[in-house]
Amino acid sequence: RNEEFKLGSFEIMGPQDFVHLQSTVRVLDQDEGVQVGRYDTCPKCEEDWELHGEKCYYFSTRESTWNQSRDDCRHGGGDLVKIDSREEQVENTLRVREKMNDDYDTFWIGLTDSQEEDKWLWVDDSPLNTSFLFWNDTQPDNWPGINGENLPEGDDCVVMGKKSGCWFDVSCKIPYKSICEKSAETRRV
Ligand SMILES: [Ca+2]
Ligand SMILES: [Ca+2]
Repeated sequence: RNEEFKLGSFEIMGPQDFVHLQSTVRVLDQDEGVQVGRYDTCPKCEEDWELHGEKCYYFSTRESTWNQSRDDCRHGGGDLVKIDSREEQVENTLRVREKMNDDYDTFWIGLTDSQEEDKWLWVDDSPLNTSFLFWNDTQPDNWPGINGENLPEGDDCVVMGKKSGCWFDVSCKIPYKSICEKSAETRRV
């Protein structure tokens, strides 16, 4: 850019200046090439976050409510996980299994119908894609607890886990572990 500015100060463009101009253009081309190269990096994650594809995942073993877990994810620059594909479901199931204390352990994901019953939305407000669903075969059941006395608002938040990795709607207020997700870093190295 400095080279371009210098060119503007020439009052006479003789043959020598033309040679100089050509070499200046070449220098600028090389600069552009270097800049493109700086962005050509592999995606990576912060410490404790696990890379998969172009996303980073954090599997929190601290148990808290759906809202509190979501706040914690956002505090770390992400949000509760949104599962976009069968492949992402499988990958998360495998990783969750490694972190389960027992076969019934479960983790919050970013899916809820707390705004309107049975209208399932991800944390980015996108609707649940019904072409791939990973509900456990008895779910979602919006279970209100025994005689509706325990959990009058029903099940409005979703965990994945137990051995199958399938989804269960449960009360948002029960403390569970959670999965956070954010885009991988591709900043310059
Ligand atoms: Ca519900
Ligand atoms: Ca349920």
